[in-house]
Amino acid sequence: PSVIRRSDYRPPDWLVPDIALDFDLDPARTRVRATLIVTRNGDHDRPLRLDGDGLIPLEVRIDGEAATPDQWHMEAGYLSVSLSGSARKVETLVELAPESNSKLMGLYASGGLLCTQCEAEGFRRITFFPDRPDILSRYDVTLRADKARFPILLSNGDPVEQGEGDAGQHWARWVDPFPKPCYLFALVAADLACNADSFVTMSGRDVQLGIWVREADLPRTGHAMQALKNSMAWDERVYGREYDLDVFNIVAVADFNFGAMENKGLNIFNSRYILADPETATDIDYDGVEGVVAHEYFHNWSGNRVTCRDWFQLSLKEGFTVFRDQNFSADMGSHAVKRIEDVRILRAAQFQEDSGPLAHPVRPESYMEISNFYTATIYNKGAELIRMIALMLGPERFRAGTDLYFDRHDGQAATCEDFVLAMEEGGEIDLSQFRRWYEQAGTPHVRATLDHDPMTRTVNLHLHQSLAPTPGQPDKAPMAIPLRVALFDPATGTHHGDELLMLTEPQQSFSFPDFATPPILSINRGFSAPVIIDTNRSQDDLAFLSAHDDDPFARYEAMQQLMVNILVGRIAGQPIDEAAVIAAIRQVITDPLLDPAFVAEAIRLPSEAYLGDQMAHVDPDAIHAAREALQQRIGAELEPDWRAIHARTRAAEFSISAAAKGARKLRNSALGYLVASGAMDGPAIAFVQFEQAHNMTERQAALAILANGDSAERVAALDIFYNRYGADALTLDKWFQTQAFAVHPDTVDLVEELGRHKDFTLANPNRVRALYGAFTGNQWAFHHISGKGYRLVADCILALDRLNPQTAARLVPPLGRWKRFDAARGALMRGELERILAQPGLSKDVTEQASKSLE
Ligand code: B3K
Ligand code: ZN
Repeated sequence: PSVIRRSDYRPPDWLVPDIALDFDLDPARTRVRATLIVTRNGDHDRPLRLDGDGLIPLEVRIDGEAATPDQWHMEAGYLSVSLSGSARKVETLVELAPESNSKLMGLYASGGLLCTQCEAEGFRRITFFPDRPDILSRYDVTLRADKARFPILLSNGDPVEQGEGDAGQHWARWVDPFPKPCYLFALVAADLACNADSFVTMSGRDVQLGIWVREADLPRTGHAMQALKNSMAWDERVYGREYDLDVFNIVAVADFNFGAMENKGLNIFNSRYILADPETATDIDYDGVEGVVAHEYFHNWSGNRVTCRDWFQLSLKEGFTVFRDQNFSADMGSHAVKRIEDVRILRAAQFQEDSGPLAHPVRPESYMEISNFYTATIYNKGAELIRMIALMLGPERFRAGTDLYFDRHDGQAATCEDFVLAMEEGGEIDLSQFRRWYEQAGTPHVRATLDHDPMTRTVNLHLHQSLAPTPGQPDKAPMAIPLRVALFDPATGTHHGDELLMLTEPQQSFSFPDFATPPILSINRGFSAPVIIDTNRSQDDLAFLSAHDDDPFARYEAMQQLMVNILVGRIAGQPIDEAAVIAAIRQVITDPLLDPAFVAEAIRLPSEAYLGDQMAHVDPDAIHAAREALQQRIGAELEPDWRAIHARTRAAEFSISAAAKGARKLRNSALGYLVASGAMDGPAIAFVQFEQAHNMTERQAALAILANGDSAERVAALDIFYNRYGADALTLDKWFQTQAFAVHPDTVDLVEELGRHKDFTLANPNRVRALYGAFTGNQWAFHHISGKGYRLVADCILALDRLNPQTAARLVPPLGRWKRFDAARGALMRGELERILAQPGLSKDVTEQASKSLE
């Protein structure tokens, strides 16, 4: 497959200011007539090239007349039309079979409805069009379908007309006044019910809101609707951005390649990010709904009103929008806990990507298949870049920068550079060196050492940064790294203020006067920069910070580091005393002033995968054994506390308030430690929680805890869960996921069995992710020395690639981490990658991921 390069960007030869689309919708045979007004862009005589993927032109017309054979021809992936003059009308007709579209890109069928997914390059599977985001067009769309089967017909913009046709048909016409790139086009034809509400914007515009779901799911849409209204108000308050159409619709579909899609005025969602009720959704699911609804809504400005010039600029909309949704969720709940959760995700997904064969900059230089670049680097690291800019500017200047960006580029297809320029001008800052964050892949390491001179009463902080080579980037230049630091006086437990240091040189020292005694360093507070910090802090220093640091992230981090040191020491055969960590946990769980949600985060053991990241070579078995042993010890030492917390946090009634969620989170951690302690009654207590819980958060946590062990309760709980929830797809996903994620010696065999279960299907991406996606995140099981885990995942990739290459390709990266493992595992992993690449007819998506993973 050919490589697309950022440096090859050229403005389009032809523009398409207007498009009219006419759909005769039917699952087996849909006809699409497109009428494009095209205008020549610049002085050239090149033909009009219209992308088409799997399309056959049934008609081509120019200015209303059938085009003659010399006026057009097909090339690989294009319809080429020779045109004279500066503005013409080009019409095409194609036929589609949505019901046989298993890629879930373009127009497809899901659970009896018809819907579209166009980002990044799905529009070319619907009609011939220059499918690139810098072509902005006004859309006028007419949808026609059988009225009984598809009573609801939706598209972008505002509804302008509707009517009845012959033979039970009806039609609707939608016009979107805002020019948009074709990746934001959408339609839905369905028989769905609506949760209807409204929102009055800051300028007094009345917006009709609709969330469309199957009738039976209506009671599960309240949380999404509240999240939507909160998002609309938040974007007005925080960014001064108002909604711009008379209607805003969201449709939930069961089969979807990722979370959701921000189509203008018609967001289409994976149902798992819309539906939530206490019986079937966990608190994490509730937060996911809130965050994704907000994310897609915020795209209306950061993505739709200002879009991307080309796909190399993807982080322009995605990084910025993740930053916006993270801050929204923090405002809706707890800033401290949200930051800890976001950093945990960044480290788990993005740091791993950045240290492996698929590492790429936030603004990549090349790709084979753009779908492979919807990554944690583009999204989550991209968000960290915006966060650093916001930190360096402060709230007022950051807002001045975003105002300038939105005003200057409204209605345009912009670049990351445009964003940075607006920040420089609006925020009055020089970001020359900072731009390297967009260019250089890899996670910077910062070594920090503190020394104290009692004579001069001076403290010196020595910082040293390094950035390892990544594919295609052997040499790196120093980064501009904003580090928030504070120096604590161990005697008083306080500090003299938090400072923002800019590390810009390979090595740099900072002096602090007036310290009679050596202070304790708190660094990268709030996780001010997405870097890995190594310090010379002792276990005592970390214990001190875990008790006294007033920055919640730094306090959490000190606690994590204490645990990491103990576990890594144990794995290396150099045991460190565990008393410090047990004392620190005791202190945190008995501090009545702390938010229980924070406590649950602080006492959480680092994941097996995170521990692997701390080692030169990952030893899954040793990591697992060490972590289990520490968990058992913490469980046993503090057993009475765990019992007390578990009893105390039982709520009579369900509430979705932050306090109630925090209590559940702590309750579930206490249960985890109690069962880990080995107490005889542990499984029974978990089973009672499983049976009596009035919400899925507690029920699933109890199930997961039981699934990690071997007890009669394990078998019973899994059966009960299946029988109770088997009919609801999203809840049944949890049954698959919990078993794939179980830290249990039989998991790999169980996953093989579950892959043959009657309820397993490759046709539904959620189900695939629930089983195989979860499994690849289960380090101990996936990396089973037999290599069976690798084989199961490779088999799945090969089978799925024939149906849905985009989702298949997402399963490849875990196999690409072979350099991080021992020779035996590494060879097995490479063997599977080679087997995948040998499959004839392999998709471009999987080819790119597997071949890069072998390098
Ligand atoms: N923009 C979409 C992602 C599309 C993924 C295409 N492979 C959802 C989002 O980030 O909001
Ligand atoms: Zn997005």
